[in-house]
Amino acid sequence: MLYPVMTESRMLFDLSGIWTFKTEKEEGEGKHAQWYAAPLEGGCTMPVPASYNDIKTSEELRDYRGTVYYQRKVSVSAPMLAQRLVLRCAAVTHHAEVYLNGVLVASHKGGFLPFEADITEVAHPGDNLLTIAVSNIIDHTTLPVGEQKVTPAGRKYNATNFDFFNYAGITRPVKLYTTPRNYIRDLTVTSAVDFDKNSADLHYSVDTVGDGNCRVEVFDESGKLVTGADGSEGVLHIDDVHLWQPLHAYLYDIRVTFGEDCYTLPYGVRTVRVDGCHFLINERPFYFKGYGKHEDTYPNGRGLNEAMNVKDLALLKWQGANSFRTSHYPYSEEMMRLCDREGIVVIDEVPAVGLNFRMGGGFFGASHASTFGPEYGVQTFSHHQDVIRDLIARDKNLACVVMWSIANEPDSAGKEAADYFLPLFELAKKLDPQKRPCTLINVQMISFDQEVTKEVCDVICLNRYFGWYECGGDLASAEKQLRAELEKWASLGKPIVFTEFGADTVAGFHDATPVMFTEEYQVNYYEMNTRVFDEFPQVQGEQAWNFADFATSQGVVRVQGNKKGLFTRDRKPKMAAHYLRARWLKIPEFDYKK
Ligand code: BDP
Repeated sequence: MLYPVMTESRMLFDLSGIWTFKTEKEEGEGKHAQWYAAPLEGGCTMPVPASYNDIKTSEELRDYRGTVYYQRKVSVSAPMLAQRLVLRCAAVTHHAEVYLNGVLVASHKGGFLPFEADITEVAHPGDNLLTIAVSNIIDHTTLPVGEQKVTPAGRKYNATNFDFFNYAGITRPVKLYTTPRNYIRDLTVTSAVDFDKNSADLHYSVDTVGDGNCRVEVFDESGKLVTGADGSEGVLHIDDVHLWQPLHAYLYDIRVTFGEDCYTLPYGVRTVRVDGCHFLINERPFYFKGYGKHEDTYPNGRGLNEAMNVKDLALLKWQGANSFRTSHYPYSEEMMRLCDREGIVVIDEVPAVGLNFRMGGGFFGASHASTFGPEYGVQTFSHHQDVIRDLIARDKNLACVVMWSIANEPDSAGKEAADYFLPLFELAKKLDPQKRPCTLINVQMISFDQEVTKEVCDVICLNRYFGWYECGGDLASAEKQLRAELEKWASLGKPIVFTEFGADTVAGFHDATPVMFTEEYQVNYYEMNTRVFDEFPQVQGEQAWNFADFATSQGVVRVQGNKKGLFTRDRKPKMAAHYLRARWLKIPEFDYKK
């Protein structure tokens, strides 16, 4: 799916701003009274994009469960309707029903991927009424997985089976764009690089609707035409190719014209593959340094915050980091395009988190039901296929994306889990035109012997908390256990990346004899873990948990949120951020462990 851009054939309108917003007093009230058919009465103001939870100051809105309505007028001009007019929502969390002038034009499940509707026939010149009904319900059919529960006081609520706040709303931009009636629907580009000759062949395929001639041209960063070809499929040869490299991005512009339509795609040329225990980018062994992150800022919640995105990447670079994982859902297209421009390497994760009923030792409401069992198990399989398909459709051309993560910390043991996950790996492999490596993020509770995806994972990704959840406060024992476990995984001869390891740390807590939660303990924790990583040639990366402190549901193990950040929520470094900075600045992007 193409990101909407303005070109000489396409108009683009961003509907970001202040919308009218209204919650329901009773479930179904809005639909029953057809709130989408007339101006909302008694609504309040609400920014788009943003999660609504922290915007006003009320417990009711923060912990709201159910459907809310967003509405605004949209003025449409005759020139817009002379073309094909499309309404595009980049992310509505978690379910959306979109109405234009009282007519349902789109409904969508899943809070982190874009969807669109052709509204040419429904829109009219002048003011149009746009209403989006947004539900934040999570259950055993949704990703992420949650549960519907009732408090002893009788309030229904969303119980999260994951460790981040269930932010909801219109979290990414809503846009209108136009195309000619005959138009470019999609564009797919892959590259084969000849490293000896320093040249590349770009294989492209343009998906078009209607009639027209297709031409594709490639421009370098100075705007110079490099190569071109006619036809909707073909090969573009580039001599003296400028490769996209980690921290040294280079993006060509691929410009497609089809009849009257044109579209420009920024595109980085690079290769990715796994060879033995190396993760090769442009045929050189790459070492992942960085984080698992969240889209989480105050008061935007998970709402797009471009200033913070730019800041975060600046902090990553300040620290000598080169990568992150989009834990635990696809991030905004703006962030992904920014990573493409900044040369940040990304492990791209679908919102498959919470597929683990045994998780959390009780504090996420652990249950003993089998996660994938027929009777009480999750019913997420077809939706899981949808999110893999839609994520790859959205991000397939990005150079920054080097690997797909099929799930975070699922209950990946036993036959039912194998039946669930193995087809999803096949699907991702089949759908990705670049055939990137695929992984699944292994949870500490699923041992080496139990893990059913270790053969199909191209890279072994481990989340480990030795020295925190296990052997907390006893780093000597933690070190021993970490080493013992790592020896097993190392026997596979595949690259191993630690995609999570961390310790809750309240900024400002100090102690001369370090204890848990102090900044000193966090430093000692990272010293111990990285010392062990350095002993193993198979360990090809370390992504600390988490980049910054973040909001979660309330509970006795969370102190106004998860405090494992190396930065506070407002991005001030804790002591361990300086420790990792000193370490990472000494570790090169390539050939750290040849
Ligand atoms: C892991 C999860 C992550 C949590 C983290 C933690 O993948 O979402 O936030 O542990 O406990 O289990 O801090």
